[in-house]
Amino acid sequence: MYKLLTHNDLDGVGCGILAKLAFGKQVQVRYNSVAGLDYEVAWFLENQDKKTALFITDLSVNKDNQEKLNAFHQDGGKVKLIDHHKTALHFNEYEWGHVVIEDEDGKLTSATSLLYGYLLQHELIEPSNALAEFVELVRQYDTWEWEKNDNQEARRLNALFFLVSIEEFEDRMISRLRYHQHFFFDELEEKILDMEDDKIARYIHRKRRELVQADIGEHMAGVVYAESYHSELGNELGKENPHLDYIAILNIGGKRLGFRTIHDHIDVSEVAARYGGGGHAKAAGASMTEEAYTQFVTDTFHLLPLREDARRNRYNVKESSFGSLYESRPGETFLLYETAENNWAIKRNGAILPETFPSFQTGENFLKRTFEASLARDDVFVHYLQKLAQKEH
Ligand SMILES: [Mn+2]
Repeated sequence: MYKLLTHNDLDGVGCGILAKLAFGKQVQVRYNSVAGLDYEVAWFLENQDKKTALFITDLSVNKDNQEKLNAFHQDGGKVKLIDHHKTALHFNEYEWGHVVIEDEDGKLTSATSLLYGYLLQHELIEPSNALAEFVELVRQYDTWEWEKNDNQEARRLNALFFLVSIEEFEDRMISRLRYHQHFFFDELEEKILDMEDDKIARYIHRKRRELVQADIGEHMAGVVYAESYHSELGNELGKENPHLDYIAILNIGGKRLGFRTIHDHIDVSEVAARYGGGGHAKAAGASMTEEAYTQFVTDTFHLLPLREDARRNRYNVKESSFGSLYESRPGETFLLYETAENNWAIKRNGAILPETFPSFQTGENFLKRTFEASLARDDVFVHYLQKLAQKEH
């Protein structure tokens, strides 16, 4: 008999699917939260049965279980911990630990890709194209490589995972991987995934108009309230507002704060750590502490949302060396234009500001961070040019 204790996200469930394909009815799989795993491991050890081989994937155990598992192993028990998180590297000291962050080709690993490699190496699973494709989708999703590669299939696989129950996801994937040459979504899945994408687009469209910006600590944050689609929302708002260092997503009901950034010069796990949280450089989270509540909720409550840049302009467009016109809420105008020295400069209400910028983007960042200015509509631009022409006469 085999027992697999694994994470309850896509990568963890990917391991469950592989284990069921490899061992069939011989394996019992349990999906756990990060906090739940140690209880399951303790339960296994207390009710241990030396005939059952234990696999732990995508999660690691606490010090107490680490020592008990080692004693279990030395006593002839079968255990293997397979993980790809930096925080688990010390398990490699044990014969039963297998923690790899990057493979020989320099590719980031996931628990599913590591377990697949392990099962292949020990000839416990029959290799197939469909399996290799599924494992690669899970790996790309879990490592966020999908984003760089714009791998929509990987993103949609994770979306499907959240749209159906774990049991249904398992059933669908197991029969697909067992009986088909290639991985694919069936017609019904394609349909519900399309519907979900539309729903997300509408949600983001609404949230875009609620974004405020605030100086918090040494950063300029975009602040928005949202309970769903944090990754998609953080990514879209970040890309649309590159002048913001990061996007803070507030979930008041859950008393949680999420942080997302598209920038390489910002590490949001450091921002989250300030409020007792953590995570990755590009995505992190924390509990809503009193301090966080004051800074992100109370201090930003009176702020008006950022105005969006005009989207359908034909004349007043960005990066026009001739000049792009911005306006602020108090009705000031800003013309961002390229100088003869190939710098970018700004005319504020017609008067040239002392600052110059090496690129259009740095100039726009300054305008948006300092004045919350947004790209003016074509009709405002035409009016601005008419007034300029009149002055010259
Ligand atoms: Mn993982």
